[in-house]
Amino acid sequence: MFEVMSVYIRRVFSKVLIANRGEIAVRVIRACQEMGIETVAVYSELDRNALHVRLADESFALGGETATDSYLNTEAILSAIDRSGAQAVHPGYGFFSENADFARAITERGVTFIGPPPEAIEVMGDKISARSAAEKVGVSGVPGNAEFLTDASEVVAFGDENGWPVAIKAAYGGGGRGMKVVRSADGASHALESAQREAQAYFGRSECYLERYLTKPRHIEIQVLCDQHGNALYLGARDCSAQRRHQKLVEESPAPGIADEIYHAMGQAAVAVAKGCQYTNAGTVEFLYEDGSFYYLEMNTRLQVEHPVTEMVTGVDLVAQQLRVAAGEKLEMTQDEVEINGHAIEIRINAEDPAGGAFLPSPGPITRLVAPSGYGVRWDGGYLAGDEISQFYDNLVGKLICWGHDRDTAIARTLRALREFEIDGVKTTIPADIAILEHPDFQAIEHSTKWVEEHLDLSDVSATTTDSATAGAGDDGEVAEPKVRRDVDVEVNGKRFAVSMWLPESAMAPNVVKTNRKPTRRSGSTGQTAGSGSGQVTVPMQGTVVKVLVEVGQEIEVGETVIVLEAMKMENNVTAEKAGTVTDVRVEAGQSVGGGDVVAVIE
Ligand code: MV4
Repeated sequence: MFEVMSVYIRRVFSKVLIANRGEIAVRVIRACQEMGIETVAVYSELDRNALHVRLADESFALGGETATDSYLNTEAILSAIDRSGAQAVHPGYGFFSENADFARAITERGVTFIGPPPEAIEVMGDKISARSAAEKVGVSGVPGNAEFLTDASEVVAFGDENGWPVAIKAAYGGGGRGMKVVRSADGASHALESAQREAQAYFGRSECYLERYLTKPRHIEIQVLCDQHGNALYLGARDCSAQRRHQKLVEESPAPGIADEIYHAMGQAAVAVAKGCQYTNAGTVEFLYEDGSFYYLEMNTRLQVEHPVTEMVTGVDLVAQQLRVAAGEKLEMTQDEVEINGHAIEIRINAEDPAGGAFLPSPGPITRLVAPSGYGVRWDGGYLAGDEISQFYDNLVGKLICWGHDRDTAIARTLRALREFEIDGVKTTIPADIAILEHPDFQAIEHSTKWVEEHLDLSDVSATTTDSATAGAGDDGEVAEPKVRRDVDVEVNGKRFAVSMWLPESAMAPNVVKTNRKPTRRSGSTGQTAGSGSGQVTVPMQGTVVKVLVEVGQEIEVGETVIVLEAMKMENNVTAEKAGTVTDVRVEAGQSVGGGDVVAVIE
């Protein structure tokens, strides 16, 4: 393809530590290798032989299995930085990427944080200061009333004056949580109470404010890149409207159907917001877009998952540029030189079962993985066949990014590549992705942020994968999970047959004789999550407790929900695996927990 800024860097960093895992760690390691920079990986106990570790020049164990015990273990990461002698740290996304304390801690050791200054992370970290930072430079959010609400009558007055529906948002919130939509005066007091209650539970502060509610907005975001010499660029817009429960599924660049002058106005607004908070490095300014108008939402102070679509249409290697600007280099091009070339689409391929629109996590070993290739096709993966998707981390397997001369070509190419994709062992979001790209609404740009949940019919979608006959037969020759025989009667065209099947242990129903091997740990997944079976109710992954549904002394049945956990932007019911009396409740709403933490005890 093409590239418009060099990856050459004066040898400021000879060694970079990547404080992350999975596809983004692989992405950063590859950029470093191209730039002649040595790479240092860190890994949890489960990732001892992960792809990012295999690719890095050297690696340090963090210990632990859960994110809290490994990739979020500050002491362990600081120790790996010290021992490796790395001069800079790339945080990837998630984990420490938007943690100002971590950025400060490494900067104090004389190590460069490959990202913005901690002060910029802090300004954008809470909604109130992020909104006022934008307003200061003349960039406004959805029209509303920034005053904190005290009474439902204020909601009614705002709706009667500006029109319904009205959105009540948590002042100190973020992401998708805590927003309530009020359609008429009738619902105002109930909605206000529940918004304040949720805000208190999620964020520890109950303050809420009002905005006009946009009924069909698109999520459009602008990539910015800023050096340490006051130069800043906007590098195209991405449309990320195809999402469910704030989990993006498909992203594209340029944002289709948006007039050039509106795109440039958004780009200038994004650069103004970035400059207004002395931003440096790569960042993203998010907007809602409806009927030709755009409204500032928030700024993400990190490299985003969907950055490759921007790379494909601008020719800018964003990770290379992050390293260059962190090393103090000047941007090599001006805004006038930024050109958008063709169209790119990214598909997030997650180990989730989209059947019926449920998107249930599907962790486990990947027994076969053949990514598509050919003209205009890029695969940014975090795993190869034989690797395992753990329930403890984000289940993104990788991202398929396809480029085409125009949007229709890019859609056709992406569909071709998705149909070529071969993956077994885990279920993936591919069938849902195909349903999105094939849909006339998506093709005609008639979708919005609500479209996947409200209009896309996934009832017929099922994940096609997991041929158990080949399970465990990974390319690296690893030993397969033990198989157990199961005899069943089947009917084929009305005729009865007795069939024997050899199934992996983990797929077995309880009525089957098991081998005496210890079962592998892979039952955990969300949606309906069981505890450990011992009466200790544990959470499967890092998250925030939204609601505690039991109290000490209460009788509880198997399958009853103990707590609601918000993890990976979804609400998950953590259920009792044992009936009995609740003897201990160890968490409260709003509290953060790590995967494996015991939240309650049943005896
Ligand atoms: C809105 C909105 C409509 N009107 N605000 C949800 C996440 C949070 N950061 C902002 N969100 C929204 N705010 C007004 N006044 C619709 C959404 C919204 C949304 C925004 C971006 C991406 C996905 C979304 C999904 C549902 C709702």
